[in-house]
Amino acid sequence: TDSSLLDIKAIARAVNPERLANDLATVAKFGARSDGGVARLALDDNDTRARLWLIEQASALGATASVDVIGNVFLDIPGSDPELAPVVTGSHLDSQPAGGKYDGALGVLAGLEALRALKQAGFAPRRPLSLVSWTNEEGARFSPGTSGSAVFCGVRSLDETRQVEDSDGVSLGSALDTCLTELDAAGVPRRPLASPMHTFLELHIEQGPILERTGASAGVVEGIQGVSWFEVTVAGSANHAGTTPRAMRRDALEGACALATALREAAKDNEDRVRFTIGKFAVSPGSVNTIPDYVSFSIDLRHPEALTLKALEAKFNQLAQQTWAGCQATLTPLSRVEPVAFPATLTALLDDTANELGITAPRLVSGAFHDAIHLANHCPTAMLFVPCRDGLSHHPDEHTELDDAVAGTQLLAASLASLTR
Ligand code: HGY
Ligand code: MN
Ligand code: MN
Ligand code: MN
Repeated sequence: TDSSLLDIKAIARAVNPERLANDLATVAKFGARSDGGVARLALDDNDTRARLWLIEQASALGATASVDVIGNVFLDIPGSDPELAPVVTGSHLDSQPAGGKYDGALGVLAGLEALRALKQAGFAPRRPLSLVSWTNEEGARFSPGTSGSAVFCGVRSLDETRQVEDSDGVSLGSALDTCLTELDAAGVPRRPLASPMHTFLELHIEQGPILERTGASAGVVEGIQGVSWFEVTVAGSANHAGTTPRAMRRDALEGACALATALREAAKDNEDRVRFTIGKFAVSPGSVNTIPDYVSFSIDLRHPEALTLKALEAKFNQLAQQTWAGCQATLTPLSRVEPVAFPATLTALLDDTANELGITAPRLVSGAFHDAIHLANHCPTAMLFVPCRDGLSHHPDEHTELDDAVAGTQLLAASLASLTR
């Protein structure tokens, strides 16, 4: 069908708010917290049950479900020209330990609802069309995140990814095998790891305050800022809290606090574009009356420019080499993902589609990373955002208004139609 016959308004009208709301409520039950949030850590039982639920949606869609060796779940809809590389949409189902109902899940469920709307509107794709749910985007349990998309895109190896352990010493590989065993038992076929893609389009909540301030229901994302994760350790010596004079102390906590403050100072910039976060901080031996001998803490550093990220890393290395309260420190890079810009042809198509649907969708850059950060180097990739209340995310109160979620889904469905016709 050529573009004139493509009735994207009919496709947008086929998006069903109740179905989308019901799916969000259903998926939020997998790992529901008593405070209204969600704890669905990568490859835990709740993540596996959410995957099995998604797979159950395939048949009503006329889609075939499959899973690859790193656990990425795909729902594939054949196109009239099966030789063509597919257009793919999707996001992730794993959450933060005290996460919200929308981060990741909305991208998967908006994709699911978009595919339903296309089918309901009688749209027959020429290109195959797929929905994907990527494994371990968050990195909260197994660090770094975006494991499924990184292995799929060949950015990280399956072996190194399987070896990563969580804080209980459980490896990602063993949690993955437990999950895959359940999917195998449910008869979910395997699929080869890497496959060509024509386009990847991810819908996600903004997780920041920009869109809500504009009053828009959606946003066209131009790129994703770079992100580097580090582990810092400070080693001192344990001793008695009561008897040890100050001059004899090598207090690892005193050293870690001084170093952490110095790193935060080094990351200060006057345009407020650097994002510096210490999210984890562990003290050992962790006894009230023993001077700490070892501290480890995490750093999450972000910036839209690769050069600035590199310059900050060099500054951090210098600081880590100094002595802090008589203690030695180490700074270990855990992952660095360079900033990405999405192709202008694709973001222009999203603009045009939003205009045709009468949806205001300003441009913005993503402060959060997403699986799209790897897909951007695998195939033409872009993202659509919807606002979240107070810009809040990675928090149980995370919330997106249903009509914004619906507007984003309409824009996604119409864009997928344009890309697969
Ligand atoms: O941390 C992030 O940027 C993503 O939300 N996991
Ligand atoms: Mn996310
Ligand atoms: Mn997240
Ligand atoms: Mn993501």
